[in-house]
Amino acid sequence: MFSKLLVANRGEIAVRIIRACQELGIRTVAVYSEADAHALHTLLADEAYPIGPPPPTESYLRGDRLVEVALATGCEAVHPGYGFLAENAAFAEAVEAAGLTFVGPPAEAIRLMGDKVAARALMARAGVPVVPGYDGEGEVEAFLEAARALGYPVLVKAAGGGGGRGMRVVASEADLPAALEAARREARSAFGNGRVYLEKFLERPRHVEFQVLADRHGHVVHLFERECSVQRRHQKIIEESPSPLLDEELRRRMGEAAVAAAHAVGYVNAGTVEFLVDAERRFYFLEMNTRLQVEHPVTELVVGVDLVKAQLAVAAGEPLPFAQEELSQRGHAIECRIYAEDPARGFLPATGRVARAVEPAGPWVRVDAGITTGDEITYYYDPLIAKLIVWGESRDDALRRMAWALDRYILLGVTTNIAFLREVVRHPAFRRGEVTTDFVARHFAGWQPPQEEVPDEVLIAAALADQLGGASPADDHHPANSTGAGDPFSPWAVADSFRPGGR
Ligand code: MV4
Repeated sequence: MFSKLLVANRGEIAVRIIRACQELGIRTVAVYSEADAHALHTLLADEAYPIGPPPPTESYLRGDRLVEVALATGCEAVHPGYGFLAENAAFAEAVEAAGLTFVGPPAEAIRLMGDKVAARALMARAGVPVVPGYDGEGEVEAFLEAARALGYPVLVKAAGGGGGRGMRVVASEADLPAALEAARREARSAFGNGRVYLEKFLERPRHVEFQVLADRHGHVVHLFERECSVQRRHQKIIEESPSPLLDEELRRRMGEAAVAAAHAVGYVNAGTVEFLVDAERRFYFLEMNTRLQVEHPVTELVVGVDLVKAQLAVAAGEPLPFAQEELSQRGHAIECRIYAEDPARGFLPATGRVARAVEPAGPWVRVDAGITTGDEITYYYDPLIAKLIVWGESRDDALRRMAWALDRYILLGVTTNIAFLREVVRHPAFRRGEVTTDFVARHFAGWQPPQEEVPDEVLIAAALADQLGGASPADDHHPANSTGAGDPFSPWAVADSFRPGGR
């Protein structure tokens, strides 16, 4: 195993990686931008180095600086987290060229899966079902002919895209040429690659993805599925495992397809194979994410595997410690993403200082947070504040626990989606497991937060608590909250702003 590792990321995922390293006795080196000098990940790592101004292009995306820091501090490996450079093949190559281990897949697998047309072709050859489509080598005439054969509506997608960017639904032949032109232009400027291709447009599909894990010795296993259909603007909000949609047979077939996909691309480390499932329960390969994903905790809680530790082990060359037959799903896990955003205004990202963060705690409740009381949320980075994950024996159990935990999650000072999530997890359609990718648009269009009057008694109590200076009214009778009046040597008489447990 490695003795020292560079965490090439920030926020909750950097914290998650640092914690796994602490357990394993791996020393950690954090990097931070000027905006993150006091961030949790900066404070928790054994060492931390500034890498530049707040914009990611000048800090977290500076692969050259990251490699420099890793070499200068004697690291043996680099964990990229997700986002930033996690799926950048050139970065993976640069890390390896410097004699360091990239905790992720081979650069070749990243590159191939980054080209959606090449990935589709490879999957089709490997016997993994893909959405009927056209790979787009020809001119407009060839597209028109292919679309006629597929039947409208069709979807124009960018070969260099993914995650829903640069897609266009085309309802009829008359609209196709203009859509192709617009999609090409958009793709060229967004991904530097104007190539587009066609797929038959599936109406109201479900998004089910399989976690895979592969070692350097040719072994691949899957760790079952996550259902990620509750999304807005191609950003997931809620994920769960198992999927309420799958039965044993479909789960087995999709798992086998995911493993075949990983084998076909020579995959190593943790990855995710995304599928769409249509109304007839047919499944199709969509894309493969060559990184650890935001929603990995639901798999961890249901399968009982620490995915970050597993990533580190296989990166260090260890064989997978379990065979497929030894893995199973137990109970149900749900994750809610807590974002600094305003669901009543098109999920517009919100900024500001977190005046107070109180995370719910209890058996089977997990919070992966990268932000705490006093932290500033800026527009430079993803507005994800934390992930709230619960486990229950059944889906109903997990749903009740999630509602309980959301009700007790306090985040003051910035607008968050917590009130929105409280209603989603209580929505009858969600409770019935009826989630398709249009769930939010269908059930929560025009949503407004509940207008609750704060009772006078609460305002009075808050004002009194503030005046008395207590951390919370319940603490005021505790002897530790004695002011030490009359005792000049009492530690409670110290009138500076020292707070135990603060930073
Ligand atoms: C599709 C589709 C329907 N038909 N492909 C969006 C994200 C990107 N990874 C692919 N996406 C879709 N591809 C075909 N042929 C519908 C979507 C889609 C979607 C997929 C997964 C989760 C949420 C979604 C929301 C809108 C559209």
